[in-house]
Amino acid sequence: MTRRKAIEVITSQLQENAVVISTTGHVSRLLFVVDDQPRNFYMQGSMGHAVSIGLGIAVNRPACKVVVLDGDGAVIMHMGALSTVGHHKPKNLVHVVLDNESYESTGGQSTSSGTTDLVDVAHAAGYSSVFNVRDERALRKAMESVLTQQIGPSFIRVLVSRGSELENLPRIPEKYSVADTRRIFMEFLESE
Ligand SMILES: Cc1ncc(C[n+]2csc(CCOP(=O)(O)OP(=O)(O)O)c2C)c(N)n1
Repeated sequence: MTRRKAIEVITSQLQENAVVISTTGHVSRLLFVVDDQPRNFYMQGSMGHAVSIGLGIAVNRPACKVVVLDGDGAVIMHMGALSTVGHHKPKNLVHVVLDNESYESTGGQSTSSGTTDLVDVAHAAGYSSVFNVRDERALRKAMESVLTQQIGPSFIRVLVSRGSELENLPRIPEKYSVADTRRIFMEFLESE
């Protein structure tokens, strides 16, 4: 599965109460292309902080499903955030890691996710439900479980391919400044 396909599968299953926080790099750019919505917060720049932002929203907006689209490199960079999630245990937080075992956005250097089992890490950190998926069908099923049941915090590791899916991929600032991204997202949250 490509990251793009995974993002299409995930966003196609979201209900109106969902918000999406996406990690810096290609993941945000792909979300922007696949499903640009006021409910999206594109975290541009601060690598590894998407789940901390998601945690804050999940705790303060219990009626929302907060879906974090993360990268393996970003999760490893701020792995301590998983412990904070496991400590606060928001049932409405869904942490999806698109794991291509690399820092694809900056040239495809390998991460250590091939030797660190992120699913085990999330489980040990206190996430209530963890999934390890490798194909579209399993991803759909895992998403259905976490979106229809209050079983979070949930962690879904999605094995995705490395590869060049980025030709002509637009950049978010071509449409929104960083301040626009924040304003649009906050207006959406306040309307919820
Ligand atoms: C603190 C910090 N270090 C480095 C970067 C540069 N950077 C942006 S995206 C990225 C790679 C992210 O890798 P991963 O989370 O695995 O996602 P992928 O690019 O593979 O989708 C890097 C190193 C950054 N934005 N912030």
